[in-house]
Amino acid sequence: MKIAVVTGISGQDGAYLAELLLAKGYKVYGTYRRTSSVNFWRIEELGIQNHPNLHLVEYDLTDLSASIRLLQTTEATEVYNLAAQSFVGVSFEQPVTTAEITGIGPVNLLEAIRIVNPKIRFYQASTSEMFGKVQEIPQRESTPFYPRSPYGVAKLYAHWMTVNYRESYDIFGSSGILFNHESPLRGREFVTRKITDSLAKIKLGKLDVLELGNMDAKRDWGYAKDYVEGMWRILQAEKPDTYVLATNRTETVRDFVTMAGKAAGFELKWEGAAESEVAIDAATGKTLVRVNPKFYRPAEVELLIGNPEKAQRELGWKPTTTLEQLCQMMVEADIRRNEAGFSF
Ligand code: NDP
Ligand code: GDR
Repeated sequence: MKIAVVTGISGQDGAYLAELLLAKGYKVYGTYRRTSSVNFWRIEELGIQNHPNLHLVEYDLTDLSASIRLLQTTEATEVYNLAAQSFVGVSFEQPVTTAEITGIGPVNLLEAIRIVNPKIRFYQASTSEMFGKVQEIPQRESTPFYPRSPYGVAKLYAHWMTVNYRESYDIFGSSGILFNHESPLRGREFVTRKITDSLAKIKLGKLDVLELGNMDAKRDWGYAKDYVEGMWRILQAEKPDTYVLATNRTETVRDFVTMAGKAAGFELKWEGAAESEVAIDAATGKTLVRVNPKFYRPAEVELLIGNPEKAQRELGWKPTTTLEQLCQMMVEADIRRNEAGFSF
């Protein structure tokens, strides 16, 4: 039986990856942090929380000794490092914590692999945020990096450390440079789920207006379930390497709002510009969306669009879900949940 460690099982990708690995017959050790109120709503929603091959382990990525013990006690053959302080907005307010968790954290696991068993295969959750300011589009593995947030900088350090351990110690360390991927299990602080959850609340009369920041930012949004399949394929490859996973389609935040509005039954008309921009419901004339500059970031990544050709060619990976399907799925889930009083 293959044994995998998935760090960050309480997050979006951790839940979907655990589900995938369990379906493939793996024994999965999913790690979570000790907090005063641990929350497993995602694995509960997927119905895998009591799976006999899923073992939940308390673990913090910033602890080297815990990382060593984790690999010793689980005897893992594959480690998927998904744990991170993953919210770009917060990284501007907590740059040091973000560096410690998102930047140095993965080095604890790489060191643990070197000490415990250098044959362990390691996946690092790298990100399109490392591309940051546009240098070339569509972005691919060879595109120069220019991160624009403490989060992007921290991830870039972890990315290069993964490459460095691959080249220095012959460790199977692979890096997936994943573009934004969303789902009904996305955290509500991220823009897509904030939009779908808020529009669901507006539809049900539980909220008046949705406030957002930069409407012009363009993102290459895919479906998280497609992307965890890509992570698994990256670790099954013959050699460790770096791969971009993306859809090669980009849309603005504004476009996503319009699309989600349609899925929720609103026809939104946009008026004004910049800080005075609003979206009005054509049927009632009510303002449903407006800009609040408090959501602007000190530096912004304006345009992301990825070129996933290498992953398609070498791993046979390709996204299967359109943005319209994804958006519809998220809006429907949030309407259902809000009707039931669900609050995550
Ligand atoms: P989430 O924010 O949903 O999940 C992050 C996970 O990391 C949570 O389980 C969190 O636990 C855990 N975590 C945070 N700090 C620590 C720590 N110190 N020790 C152990 N665990 C910790 O992120 P996603 O699932 O969306 O993303 C997974 C990974 O992929 C992240 O590394 C992210 O940066 C990266 N990524 C994500 C993309 C996306 O579009 N989703 C795109 C590219 C990369 P807790 O619940 O306790 O906070
Ligand atoms: P991102 O995702 O920063 O791309 O990082 P997020 O959804 O937070 O922002 C996307 C874009 O939307 C703009 N935006 C807003 N964002 C949020 N969160 N809230 C708002 O109200 C709002 N209004 C506009 C942002 O400015 C930005 O341009 C995600 C995370 O999952 C990272 O961990 C991952 O590495 C990258 O995707 C790829």
